Amino acid sequence: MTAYGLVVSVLVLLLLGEAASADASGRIVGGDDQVIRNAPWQVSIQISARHECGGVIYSKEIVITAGHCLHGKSVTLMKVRVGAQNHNYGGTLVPVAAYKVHEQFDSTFLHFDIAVLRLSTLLTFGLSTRAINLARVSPSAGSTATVTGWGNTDNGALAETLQKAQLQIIDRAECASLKYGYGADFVGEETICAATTDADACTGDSGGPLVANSQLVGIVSWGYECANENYPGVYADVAILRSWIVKAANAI
Ligand code: 4AZ
Repeated sequence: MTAYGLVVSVLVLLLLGEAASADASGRIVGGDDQVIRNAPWQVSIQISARHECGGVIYSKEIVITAGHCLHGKSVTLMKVRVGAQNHNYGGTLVPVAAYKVHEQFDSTFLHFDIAVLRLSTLLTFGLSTRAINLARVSPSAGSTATVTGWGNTDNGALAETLQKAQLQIIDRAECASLKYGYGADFVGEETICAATTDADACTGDSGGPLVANSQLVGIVSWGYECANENYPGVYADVAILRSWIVKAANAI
């Protein structure tokens, strides 16, 4: 090998090493592309014309998202992109008429991190746009669920195309136990956790769906870092919050 060849090889190795280490802090960390037709309830919540959070279609006029995505923000700046493969183009962009964040939402600990919003026009459902049913029972520990979103990828930027990752459910008590880094104060009574090796939700996935057996079981809420094995992703538990969602959807 020439000296030049050696320099190029070392550079390539360094770049590969960089990519491999970046992978550990990853994207809908370690996800795969997801076509919107396979997650037609997924929406992008836009604030000031930028993707802010994920969201989930509940009905032709109501979208569910995380409380921290909307809390304290002006409804006039909000739009929802539905039926789109990409967060920044395609599908239909619909203005928001009103929203409601859970009365017990706690912005310090992100407890009761749930909100509903009402669209200014009714959606037309189709192959890429439809509602999902809310789970009535919390998913059991060890069961599988899928999270989707346009949140940060390995390179720290939003995903261009929708991503998905398959996770295992960790029940609340175990998630709050010494097995992980959070402790009971941080893991709220109305949450459930989910994780797997090398895949996780990340910044920008909040508000989006965690789905099992074609039902909405969780809303992406928060986590310390992304795909850190000591810190599972924390989700609002939809079965626990179901009655609030149904009531709030009727009230706004
Ligand atoms: C966020 O900031 C966020 N690893 C969402 C989920 C996770 C971390 C951060 C879970 O939106």
